[in-house]
Amino acid sequence: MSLTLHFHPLASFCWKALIALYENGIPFTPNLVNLGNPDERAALAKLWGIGKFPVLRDDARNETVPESSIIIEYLDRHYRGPTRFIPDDPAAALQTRLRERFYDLYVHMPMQKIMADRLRAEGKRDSYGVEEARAQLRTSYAMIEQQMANGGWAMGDEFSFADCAAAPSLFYGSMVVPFGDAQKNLAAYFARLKARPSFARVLKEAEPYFQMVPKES
Ligand SMILES: N[C@@H](CCC(=O)N[C@@H](CS)C(=O)NCC(=O)O)C(=O)O
Repeated sequence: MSLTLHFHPLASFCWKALIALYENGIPFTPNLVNLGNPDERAALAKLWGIGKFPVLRDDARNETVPESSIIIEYLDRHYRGPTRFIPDDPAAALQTRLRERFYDLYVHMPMQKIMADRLRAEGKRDSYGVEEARAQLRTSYAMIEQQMANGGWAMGDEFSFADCAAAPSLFYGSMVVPFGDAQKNLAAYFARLKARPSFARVLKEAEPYFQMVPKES
């Protein structure tokens, strides 16, 4: 098996890569990295100096691929399957990448900011930054509510790159800033994501670790 995914089952950005791998049934070796273990942390940083996961290693092509978005593009190019993550049409591809960026930058990152703040020691917390992140999530949810008015997936009829980014960011996002009662389109889209077999599998595999998710204090 030429592909190894360095990841953690609870890590939201790793979920993006896992969804893409499971969508197309791409065989890979999972390497669970415990960042609390200095040796494992150092080994990850050797693969990608930034030291964050996911990182995909492809021995067959002698490539090391960091960054969840780049991993999905890489899989779409070199391990293509029935689910195409980025359409061939250049204009549609650009729109799909924009929607994927939207979820990463304006849902995933603010969610991560709020979760990370919960892990900070008292006196080191950033309440202003957390309030900004909450406001960003509310703005993004309102946009998604409009985007999803016709149902379907993030880009319409076809599951794509953008849905891989939406699923983890909305899962953890809804824990830190719940959807509004009136945000029916958003809630229905999230329910469709959770029912998608690739994401349902990711959630099932993460279940044993859920008690590690930082709680609000
Ligand atoms: N832009 C990166 C973000 C990766 C990222 O933030 N990963 C988190 C887990 S979800 C991580 O490695 N956190 C550990 C750390 O920052 O020490 C991507 O899309 O892959």
